[in-house]
Amino acid sequence: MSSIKPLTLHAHSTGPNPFKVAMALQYLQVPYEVKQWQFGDDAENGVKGTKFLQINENGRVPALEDPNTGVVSWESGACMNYVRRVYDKTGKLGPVSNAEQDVVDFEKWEYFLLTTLGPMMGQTNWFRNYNATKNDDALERYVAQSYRCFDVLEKHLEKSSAESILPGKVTAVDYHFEPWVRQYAFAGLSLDKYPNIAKWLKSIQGREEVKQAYISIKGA
Ligand SMILES: N[C@@H](CCC(=O)N[C@@H](CS)C(=O)NCC(=O)O)C(=O)O
Repeated sequence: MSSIKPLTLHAHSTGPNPFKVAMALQYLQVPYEVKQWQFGDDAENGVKGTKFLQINENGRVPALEDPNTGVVSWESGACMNYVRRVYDKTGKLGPVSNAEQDVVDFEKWEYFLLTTLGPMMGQTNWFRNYNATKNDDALERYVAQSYRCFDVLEKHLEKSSAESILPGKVTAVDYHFEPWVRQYAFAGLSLDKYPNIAKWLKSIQGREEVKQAYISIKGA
């Protein structure tokens, strides 16, 4: 892997999505450098500024630039799948097997995070911590939706004794979930009724690639 030129991972110190990509790169031992951006439209340093919009016209992190292939990706799902296709030829982080059901299981949990649990947690965070005007209706709605997602995940984790989201092995799907689920306290949510989620989170957070991913973006 040493002949690989470092990829550039565009990130923010707190935004959850870039950490997933860092976890995959760490696990696969693909070298990368982190470029930090601020939220806002500062022309030089902001994710909505002219410089970053040339990399990602949607103005959000992560984005991933690969000097080895010239490929630029953004949206964490696209970045993760790019990394798996190019740097995980043996499928260490992919579906449990090539059987169609296993491939679909991988994709359904990946999409559940990307389209449902992640956005619901994101909106809970927003209405709990950032919205300038108090809006209890919106907060209640997104808290309920986040807990509904937790209910689904809690039950599903019984199948693996809470060791991994896809029974059989830790995959990129676990990396997708970790940065969002870990925000439960910041979102004002509790895991008291979710022992499987709490167990899974602790186990994933104990993994070396997960710890190193956070260090690489946030510092030690
Ligand atoms: N669906 C996208 C969302 C990316 C996203 O929401 N990024 C956040 C940080 S985690 C961001 O850049 N927010 C800045 C903004 O919205 O201005 C993904 O999965 O990558």
